[in-house]
Amino acid sequence: MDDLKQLETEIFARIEGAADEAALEEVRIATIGKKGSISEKMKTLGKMTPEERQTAGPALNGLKNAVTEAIAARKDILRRAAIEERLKNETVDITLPVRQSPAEAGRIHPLTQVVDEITAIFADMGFSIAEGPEIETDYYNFTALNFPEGHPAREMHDTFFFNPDSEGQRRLLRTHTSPVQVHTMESQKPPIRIVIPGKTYRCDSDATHSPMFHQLEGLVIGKDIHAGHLRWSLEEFCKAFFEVDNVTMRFRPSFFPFTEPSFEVDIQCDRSGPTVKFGEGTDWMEILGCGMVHPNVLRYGGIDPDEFQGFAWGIGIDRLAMLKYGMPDLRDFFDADARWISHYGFRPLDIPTLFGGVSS
Ligand code: 2NL
Repeated sequence: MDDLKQLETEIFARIEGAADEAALEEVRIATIGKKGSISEKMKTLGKMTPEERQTAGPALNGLKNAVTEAIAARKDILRRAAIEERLKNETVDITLPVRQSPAEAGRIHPLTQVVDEITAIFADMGFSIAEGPEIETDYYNFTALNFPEGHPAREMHDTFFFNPDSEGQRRLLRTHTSPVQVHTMESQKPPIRIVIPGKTYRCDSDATHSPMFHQLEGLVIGKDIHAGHLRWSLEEFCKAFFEVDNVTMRFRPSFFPFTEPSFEVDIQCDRSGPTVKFGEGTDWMEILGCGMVHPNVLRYGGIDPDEFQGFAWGIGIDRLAMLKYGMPDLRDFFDADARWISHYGFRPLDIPTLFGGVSS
């Protein structure tokens, strides 16, 4: 009987000492399992005398029941403790702020914003948006725009040429968006009012030049179109884009093969402060080039210059974005730096409109 008492003490100590359910299961198998210590003892009952069995039987049964109950009780405690532990680790700090959704955290690139602003302004004046291929032929990039064969202006464009194809034709990356206007003149009858935003390419690279840059050109063709229409359209554009009631513009004579006469346009501004102010001051800033469409360009486009006239302009969008939003280095535009875009970028739902103010 002392044996049993000692076994009981040992087993109860092991049950209390079981740190988890797996350890407790080991104790169960070692005691009341098929080959457990209590089960082995019960197997000896058959060999006992009836008198011995009378005391040993109930004692062993009592021990088995007590151990079974103790294991069940310990199991319950361990299971509750395991749940407590899990709950402790799975707590949610409801005081944390909600993480921003991608739609809120995402930003519109300043170049996209400026294109959206400019196209909103011209769309309001009745212009359509036209687009075309970035890989062009010599004919659409130069010849149809009145660049004579071998003319030095072709060299001035620092063109990226492809290797000649099987027919000896040398394709190129367009150096301006003007080929799109030629395609439009070929496919549409006047009146034409289009703006063409897009990527353009020239072999040039420094703080203010990137080999891939952005241009936005415009073309108007109709009957009796003259330089007064050109001037009014560009003045209205500048007022809307720089968000001022008045701008003073200066049209300086210039040269482009595709326009005659040609002008470079400056707007009056004040550069004495930390930011440029438009519509006041004593400084001038060049913002675009323009002119009346050259009769040869109209002819190349299948339009009779005796019947129709037109005006056109071209704006370097990258430079304009730098001016309007105060960004010092053009190369940052194309670095894909998330810190830069979160500083200079625009919220996706702040869509430029004329009634809301293009950049607000
Ligand atoms: C500049 C100057 C200009 C044009 C682009 C054009 C297109 C056709 C016919 C006539 Cl199809 N002109 N485009 C005209 C004048 C100037 O761009 O300095 N751009 C950054």
